[in-house]
Amino acid sequence: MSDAVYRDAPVFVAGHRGMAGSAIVRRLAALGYRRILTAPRSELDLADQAAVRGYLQRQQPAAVVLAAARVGGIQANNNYPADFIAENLQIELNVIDGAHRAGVQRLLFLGSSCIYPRLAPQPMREDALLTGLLEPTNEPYAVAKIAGIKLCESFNRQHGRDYRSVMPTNLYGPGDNFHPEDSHVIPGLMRRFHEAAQRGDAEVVVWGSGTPMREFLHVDDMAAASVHVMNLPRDTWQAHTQPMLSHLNVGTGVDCSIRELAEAVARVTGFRGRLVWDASKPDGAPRKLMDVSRLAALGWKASITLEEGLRDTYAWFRAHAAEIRG
Ligand code: GFB
Repeated sequence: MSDAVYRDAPVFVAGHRGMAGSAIVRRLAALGYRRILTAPRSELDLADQAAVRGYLQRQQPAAVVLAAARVGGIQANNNYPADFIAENLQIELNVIDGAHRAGVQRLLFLGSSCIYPRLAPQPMREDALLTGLLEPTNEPYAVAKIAGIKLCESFNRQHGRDYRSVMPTNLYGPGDNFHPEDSHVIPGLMRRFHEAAQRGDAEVVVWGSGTPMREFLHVDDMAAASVHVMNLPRDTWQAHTQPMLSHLNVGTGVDCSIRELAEAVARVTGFRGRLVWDASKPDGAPRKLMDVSRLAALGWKASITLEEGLRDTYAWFRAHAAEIRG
């Protein structure tokens, strides 16, 4: 028997305004889910333990997707380490423990590829978790995400819950944060190249050395994978994640250098000038490529190429340029 979450069952998506959460809401709606529960921050502050417990008790969702998080690029992680660790720990504890107290049996937690050691063997397998030191620029965020995995794992072990964790590689797509300093590399460069192309600038500054390798996943692919994983029969999920593993990598299995990425973003935005590398900015981890063989064995693989995804994201950026620039 399938133990997919039924389409008429209430599913709470925490973080539905963010890029990841909004993509998951779109995916659930496209699959015919009729009772997608969302709560704007003005009604439910996920950092407020009592409010989260009360909400989950009242709503009694059949499943919870925890896509809410304080996120940002390499510089935001470096500048606001206290916010990144404290807010993420608070949200995770409130939602995961709150779900358990409300009797929610199924939960999907979204983590990040930065949980793995900075120098983990590439591509990174799920069992590389906690085998070495983390990348210093995002250690506080990574520690919070590791705590989320361990919360899920511990509620499963002690209380028989079915709380699953997916670790998406670097995400991008519609709804991303295009802040000039705090964003991730794709939205950061897209905005900078776009504005430079409009002004006719001869050069654009790109951070670091250009040599780090990254894997990029379009958020719609991430959402499709997440709902696929949420709906796997419990036996199938456990057969691929046990013993002592409760998380699964989600990525494309393909990476590129930041230089290649910058050239691709320049093409998409029509910028024809020079790239100038700012070595005063950090490179971060030298490489972060996911081993996605477990996910493939569970029947899912990415379908949106980086070129397609960049074009789609740029179309979204142009359509929302006025509100992005505030
Ligand atoms: O996207 P990004 O901030 O993520 O940076 P990380 C990736 C690479 O792009 C780094 C370079 O080597 C940056 O130096 N880069 C070049 C730029 N130009 C830019 C730019 O204009 N903006 C940005 N942001 N980068 C984050 C973590 O690290 O990845 C988070 O800090 C999270 O915790 C996220 O895990 C997925 O992969 O380096």
